[in-house]
Amino acid sequence: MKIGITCYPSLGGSGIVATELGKFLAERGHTVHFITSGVPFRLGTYMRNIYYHEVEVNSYSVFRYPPYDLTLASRMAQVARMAELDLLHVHYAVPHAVSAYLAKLMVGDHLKVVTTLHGTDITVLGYDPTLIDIIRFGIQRSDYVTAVSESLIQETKQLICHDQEIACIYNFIDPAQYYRHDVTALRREYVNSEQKLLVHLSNFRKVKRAPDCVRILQQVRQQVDAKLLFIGEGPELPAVQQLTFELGLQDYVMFLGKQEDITPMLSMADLMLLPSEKESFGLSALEAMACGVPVIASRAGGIPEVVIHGETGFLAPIGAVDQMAADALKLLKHPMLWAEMSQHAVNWAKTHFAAERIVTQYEEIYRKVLEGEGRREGA
Ligand code: GMT
Repeated sequence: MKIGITCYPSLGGSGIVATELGKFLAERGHTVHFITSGVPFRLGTYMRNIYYHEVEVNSYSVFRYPPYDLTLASRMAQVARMAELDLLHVHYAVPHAVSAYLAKLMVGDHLKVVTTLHGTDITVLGYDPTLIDIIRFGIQRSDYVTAVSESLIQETKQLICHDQEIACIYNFIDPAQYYRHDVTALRREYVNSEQKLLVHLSNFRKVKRAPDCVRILQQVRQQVDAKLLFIGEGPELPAVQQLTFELGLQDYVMFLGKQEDITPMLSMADLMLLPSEKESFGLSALEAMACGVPVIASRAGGIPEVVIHGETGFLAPIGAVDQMAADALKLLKHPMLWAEMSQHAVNWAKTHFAAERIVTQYEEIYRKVLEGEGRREGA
């Protein structure tokens, strides 16, 4: 198949999923054309069957805002014609689903559109009255819609389109890359042999509640010598750094910034913290579990579909810092329990979320859509 993929190329789970999916599809012999505003994070070096088309948005003095949506639609149509694409698979509803539909109108009905909903495109933007109608339109005009958890499907139906059929296709990891690496020497650079290491990985948006991680560390440290490693970048990072200083924890908190390969960092960690207030899936939790790291998380959105309470980690209500700290201590103080959960986490991640399985699910959807079995609202 000839597949166009559009996503936000910078740091973020939807971009990572889209990029990794494209790479796996290319490996399976499909031709993949990334149509994005920048080279997708994690695309890496040259790969057979992968092409990249930049969406370069020009701004003219008559425009108050650069017309990304229209330029994207135009570029999608150009690439679709030139490369004879079968379908466009767009990640994140706004504006990608609408741009793809416009491209389809320009190119012809044979060009199919698959839209994957990732999270805040529904759980945040879907509550914005200036956007809800266009989100609904983009979803309804797609030939097939997928979402990354059952929880996100429910919220999309409740909020935006009750009758829309949406298939649940979870995020995935490549078990050949995501496993617990031997990083004994590296770990020694961050913590001594007595200390424990907690990790948080995100794009530091408000919904991630990253400051809760610092508060959890503060409580954990009252009983166990531990440090916290933050990976990633985003708007809330300065607030997290400020809180770290206010609580006098600067010697115990490390900020690593954006990292291309996170598996060595995850492999060093004892626990992953994910206290989000909204989280449609929680790719970072899955990545951690695949590396044998149990997860302490909030019971938000799709997280309970990913982290199994009492088996691969512990879940607590959103903002329940005390409980999260207590759960963290349970694991840090009991090595047998930790080892059991770490092993469960690896098995769970490998059996349910391995790329092999999930990429096949996407391929099946592409085939259905091209055979004319696409789903529409109320179909
Ligand atoms: O934060 C977002 O909503 C954007 C998105 C992204 O691009 O990072 O993240 C979402 O998509 C990921 C991949 O499907 C999910 O694993 C994340 O849980 C989800 N984030 C939220 O729902 C907050």
